[in-house]
Amino acid sequence: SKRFYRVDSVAGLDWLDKGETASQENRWVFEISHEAANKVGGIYQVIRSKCGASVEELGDQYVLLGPYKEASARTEVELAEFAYDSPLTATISKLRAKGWKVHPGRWLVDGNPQIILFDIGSASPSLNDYKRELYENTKIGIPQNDVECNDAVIFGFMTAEYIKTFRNILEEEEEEKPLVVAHFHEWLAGIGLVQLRLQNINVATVFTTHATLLGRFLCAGSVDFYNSLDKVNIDEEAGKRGIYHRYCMERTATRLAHTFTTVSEITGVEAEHLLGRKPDVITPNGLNVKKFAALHEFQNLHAQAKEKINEFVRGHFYGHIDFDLNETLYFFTAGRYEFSNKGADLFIEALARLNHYLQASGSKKTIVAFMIFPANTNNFNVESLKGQAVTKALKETVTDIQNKIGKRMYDICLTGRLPDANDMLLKEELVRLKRCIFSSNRATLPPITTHNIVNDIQDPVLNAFRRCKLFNASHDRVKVIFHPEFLSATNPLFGMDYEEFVRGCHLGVFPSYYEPWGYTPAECTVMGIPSVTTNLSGFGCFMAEHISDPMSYGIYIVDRRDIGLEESVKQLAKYLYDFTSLNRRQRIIQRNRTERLSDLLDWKILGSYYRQSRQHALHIVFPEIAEDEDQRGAGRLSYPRPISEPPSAATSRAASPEPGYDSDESVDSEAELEALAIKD
Ligand code: G6P
Ligand code: 1S3
Repeated sequence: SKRFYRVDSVAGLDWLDKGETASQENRWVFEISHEAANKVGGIYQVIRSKCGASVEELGDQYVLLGPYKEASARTEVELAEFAYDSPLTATISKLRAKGWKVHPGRWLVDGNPQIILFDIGSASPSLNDYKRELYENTKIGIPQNDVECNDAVIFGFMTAEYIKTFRNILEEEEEEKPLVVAHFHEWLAGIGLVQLRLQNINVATVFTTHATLLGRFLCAGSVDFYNSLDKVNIDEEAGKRGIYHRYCMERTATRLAHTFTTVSEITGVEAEHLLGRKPDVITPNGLNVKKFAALHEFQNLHAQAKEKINEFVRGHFYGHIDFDLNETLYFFTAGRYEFSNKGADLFIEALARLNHYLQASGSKKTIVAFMIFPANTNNFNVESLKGQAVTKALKETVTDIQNKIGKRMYDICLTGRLPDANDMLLKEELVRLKRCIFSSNRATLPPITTHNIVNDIQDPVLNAFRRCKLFNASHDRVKVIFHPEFLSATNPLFGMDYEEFVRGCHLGVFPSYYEPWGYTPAECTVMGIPSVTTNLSGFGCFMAEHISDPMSYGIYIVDRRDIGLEESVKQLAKYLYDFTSLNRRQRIIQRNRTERLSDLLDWKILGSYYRQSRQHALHIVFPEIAEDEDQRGAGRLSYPRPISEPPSAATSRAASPEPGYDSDESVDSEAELEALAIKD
């Protein structure tokens, strides 16, 4: 019996057979990607976060294949030979005999999976032979100067050779027929799949595309992509952009795979038109969801991280802190710097409208909106660094004076007298304080960017701020900060890594136009931070499918498919404005609900789609293996409309007996709010 094909329960984890089963069945799974232990973009996150679930399911029958990049290998992988009697080791020896450098080890991430890294340079003397062979078999000609493609060819030949040799060794050594699945990610790894298929190796192959090459290019242009998919002249468009050979590599891997998958339905439709194949399975991206021992811990973490952002804001806006941090909300967007694909254009337009709405309605709220996109810079700008230095000096002075006052007070009390409040602050201390305050005066407005941007006059974010007149003026209720570098704990301004920063924010805003999946809002969700997504993003569509009222769970889905750009901007601005109308109590309730969606995004559930895709491929290669009817991914996980507190500011206020309920200065004490964070 092929037990490993069964999904016994939708929400349960019964499908996670243990690694022993795979080994009993002589079943091996290879996952091949350029981003295995090599941080480039979203695929790295997919592979890395899935390791725990993959190893739990397959044990040491699960192996990752990636390129050897010295810097990341040194920090991410514990390089060490595998057991001497493992077929993985025997295979490595055979490849090394060809002069190739192959590095086995374990990736230092959850699950600690086996990984084999291939030194592309060590096989480069054969590049021309590989390219000739590829051309003879597929007619794909790769230009000499396309280094990335040359590397992809070498990597493809190396990985295919590894899997082929491994399979042959298994067949010779083991009684049970080897069931090998090779799962390739994205076109850069696709040549390995093509090679296995061209040589007719008895291995089940899966190919996943995380975004199509042409889709990304066309969306970034002015094409009305989703409404003209069926009219795209693919060859011509790929040719015009000089990516025809890359596109051919992508298409060939797609067509030759036993199972083809995309990360979302919407990318499935795109692939059908641009790559000529409908996906057999949709493999949505999950996360390695970690539950805290105390369920409300994420609420505490929000409050702590927010305080760190407050500290940064005090420095950044020094001399202009004329707004109440207790009434301030932090919005942010982040990602690869693809201005319109990631929806930064829409976000900034909507912020300008929000600024107007808040001014017109006399709202007490202030919004600080952060844009985090890496761009070319000449380091931090002086104004930003000075701001942090000024507030740091003030803080140190205040702490010093505070200690001295404390000591004086103590000495007076020891004599049995009560201190006189007027005598507490000495004149010289007052002067010190005045000096600090004077040095925090400035003639300029707080900067709209934290760095000196190399191409300042052409930078799309800065230009959008300029066009919308978002300059951090005193009357602006919406303040903006462009941080053109990813965050890290060693950052001198924030001193926070990305995860901590996200926890401290109130809302992630990701109104993408081209987003096959979109990890950023998914990451917000598992941290209990509400987010904005769109119906053109894989994540947004997935959430809409599984939750009956996404908005009440803190998932705002902007329509970018069926309405025009202006309508989308208005809709986003309205969502943002509605969010600013929630009071603290409502935000806490909403965060609790958002966090409840984590299960939906857990690889322990979504990993079943990977199983399904492997099963599909195995069934084609080994037809005697029955396709189990029960095996249909995670099925439909339905989140009903929440029954507790009403989601909108308006309805909740009406239900509240307390006057002044809509202000953050509400009657709720911090203790009551904490109780709410724990209970709801
Ligand atoms: C968490 C904490 C509360 C705190 C709140 C602030 O929920 O548990 O103690 O009051 O965060 O929320 P806010 O949305 O105003 O940042
Ligand atoms: C792609 O990375 P991106 O940000 O270039 O792959 C990711 C992982 O599947 C996906 O989340 C994202 O939407 C794609 O665009």
